[in-house]
Amino acid sequence: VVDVVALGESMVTFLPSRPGRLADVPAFHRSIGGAESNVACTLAAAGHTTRWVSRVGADGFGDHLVEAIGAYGVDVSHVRRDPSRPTGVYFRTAGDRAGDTHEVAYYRAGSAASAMSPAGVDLEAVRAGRVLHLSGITAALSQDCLALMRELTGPRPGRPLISFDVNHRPGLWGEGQDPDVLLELARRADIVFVGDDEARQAWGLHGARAVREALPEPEIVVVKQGKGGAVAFDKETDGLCEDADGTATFVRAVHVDVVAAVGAGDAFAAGFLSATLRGLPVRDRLRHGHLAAAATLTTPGDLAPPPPRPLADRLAALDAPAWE
Ligand code: KDG
Repeated sequence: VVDVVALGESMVTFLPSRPGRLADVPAFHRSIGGAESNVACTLAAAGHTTRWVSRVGADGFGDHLVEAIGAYGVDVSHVRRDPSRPTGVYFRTAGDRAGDTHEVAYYRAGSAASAMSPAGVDLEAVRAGRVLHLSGITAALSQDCLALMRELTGPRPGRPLISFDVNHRPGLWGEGQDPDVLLELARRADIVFVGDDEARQAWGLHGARAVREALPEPEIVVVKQGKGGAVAFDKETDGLCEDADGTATFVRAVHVDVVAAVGAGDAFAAGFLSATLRGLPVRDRLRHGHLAAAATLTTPGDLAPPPPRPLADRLAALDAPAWE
């Protein structure tokens, strides 16, 4: 059994040669992006077996994605090639030092991945892992992709544990598309990751408690609070909860000089999932999430290998003051 299967669109990503407005960037460096494959690659780098399921065009960019993601050790044998639609690409700026004001230009409408549908992917291969990682990006790509998301998040048994990163991308939600569907999907998942900024923007929810109240079903809801840290609401009581009612664990983020924040959420999810698969307690899952995120925050691309496991374990085991 594969540890984690991730399904979603990946794109050849063009990183700016220097900071500044998109309009002023003179050259771009080719890289790869895609929230779900970022998670699969990071987990593979952390020693897990992973599979990425998607569609790409029968073009050079599709070749590059399959080769680059495969080079991380991710199983790419269930990625379909579409001769009639292109591989999506996107360009972005570096953003400010906090990393949250970058500009994005997507060229993905009508992409091969946007044609994913319940009939167009190998559902058995998608459901073959211990965990299936999905994100809200897929729900915005097309009606067929939304139908696929609904199919995959159907009732248990019959499906793996669902990890769902809300990943609200305002640029993808056009007129008539309601990001409330992300709330519906999140409620069907088992592990949910959401930024407090996303929850405010997409759902009008203010604060971590309000998010948990709107999402009572998942086993774990992790609300990321940017540079502050992240709080996990967990139904299990493992004795490590700091909250009086025994259901919330907060862990501060690692302080780093941010180079680019894009992809940090994916790395966080991968670190958290890796520790979950290893049966670690919630506090340590959050610490591993932050450590993996720190690696991505300090590189220009969307993806960076996490700290090697022995190092990450040593850092995660440091006494509480190191984490304050
Ligand atoms: O989380 C990072 C992703 O947003 C990035 O790699 C590109 O998948 C992407 C998207 O749709 O924005």
